[in-house]
Amino acid sequence: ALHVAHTEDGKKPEDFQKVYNAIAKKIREEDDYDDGVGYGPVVLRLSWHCSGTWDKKDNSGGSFGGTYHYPKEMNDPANAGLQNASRFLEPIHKEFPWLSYGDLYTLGGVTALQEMQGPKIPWRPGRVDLPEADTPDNGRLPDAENGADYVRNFFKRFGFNDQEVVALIGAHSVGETHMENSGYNGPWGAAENVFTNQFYVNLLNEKWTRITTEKGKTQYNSPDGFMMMPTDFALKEDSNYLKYVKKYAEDQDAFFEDFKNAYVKLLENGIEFPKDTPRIIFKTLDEQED
Ligand code: CCH
Repeated sequence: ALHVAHTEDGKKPEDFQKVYNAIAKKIREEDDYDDGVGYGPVVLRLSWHCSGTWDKKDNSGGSFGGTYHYPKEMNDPANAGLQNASRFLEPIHKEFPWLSYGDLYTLGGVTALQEMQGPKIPWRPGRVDLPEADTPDNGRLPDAENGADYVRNFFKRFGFNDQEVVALIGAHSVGETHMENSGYNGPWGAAENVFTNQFYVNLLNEKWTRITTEKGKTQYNSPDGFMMMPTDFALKEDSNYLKYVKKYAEDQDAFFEDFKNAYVKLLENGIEFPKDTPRIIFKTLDEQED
């Protein structure tokens, strides 16, 4: 299917900045979620999972149709815990009923990332809600109990290369794994709501011990209280992935630039944007208060 973007009728960049501001304010206000981490990480993860169902081969899934809100996709075991993000965003959808779900979820991710001091993301509007019948089947999201070959092959479905894969997984600098959601437990780094290159620094420098969680998952723990899943750890075990891990550990600006480019691609996979679609760069709340 061809997915042509259509910007919501009569809407201008400033209308989308209003949505950004509403989400950003809500993140600020509801800052006690997840023991004080706040909603940034889980909203960022939703933007990835609503995009991560895409299949290049038939252009099914992906962020365009906003199908995450249908029960089949929401109840995908790989989406456990993301109900918190969609509950968080539902009042925003009520306040801006003209906004498509695909635009809501992706703009939510961009807002979360920028408010956590991550890179500026040029975002384009115009995803169009698709009917329930277009909801992709479960099983398209990655299983963390795997190594480098699996990760490389998984991201081939999107056409992502090694550098893009390592950059994208660096999003694990924020948030944490929750036993009740995934069977893993703990954070990758110390500043769970500040977007940094900590993931790579910790992957290289912490002393890792492999354990089995109470849910039977394999994870690596460090004495400082950090963790890695097998797919995270694989980035250190594979020599071509390791090259980029080292680069991003040394150079946060390089990480931000490569993450930005890969994340924009992730959110736009399979969508044809008309030439006049604006690339909107949102101001953070901090910038608007200066
Ligand atoms: Fe991830 N991620 N992710 N991830 N993820 C989890 C949590 C977050 C995988 C598995 C998991 C990306 C890639 C991968 C975030 C962003 C991204 C969890 C724990 C698992 C499992 C969920 C829980 O227990 O609540 C795997 C496998 C891959 C690829 O191989 C990419 C790409 C991104 C974004 C660009 C974020 C953020 C979190 C934290 C969520 C939270 O609630 O704190």
